[in-house]
Amino acid sequence: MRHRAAAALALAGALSLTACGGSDDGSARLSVGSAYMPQPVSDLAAGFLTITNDGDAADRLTAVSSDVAGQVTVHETVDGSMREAESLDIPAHGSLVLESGGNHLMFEQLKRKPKQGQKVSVELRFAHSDPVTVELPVKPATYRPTTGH
Ligand SMILES: [Cu+2]
Repeated sequence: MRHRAAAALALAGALSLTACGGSDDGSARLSVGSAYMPQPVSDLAAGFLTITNDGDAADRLTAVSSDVAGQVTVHETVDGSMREAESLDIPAHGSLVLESGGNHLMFEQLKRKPKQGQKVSVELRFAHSDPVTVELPVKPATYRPTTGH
């Protein structure tokens, strides 16, 4: 009798966990890493970061804003020249990499010049997921992250 009641309780617990776990509802699960801004040498600044998606659905980076810039756009590099991208895909179980020489954030109309050692707050907005705020540490202008490849 006792055992049966305990088993029923355990089962109920497992069921409610599944119901609100939301791991299989086909949503994106985003996290941001490797973020930095090279100290700007002009009135433009670039920003780099990696958005990892551990979820079952793809998402898209659609807009970016920051209090240090009048405008932040998302740029992609195609055949060595950069152009503004309307959005960038973040594949399910994949990542979107913004790195030197490739995709990047472009800060225009800088309200102040970020200096090495400071941090720049950036809000990332997505097609489906909630906005994410990231702090970009400002690195030397010539900074190159050590990558695995
Ligand atoms: Cu650019």
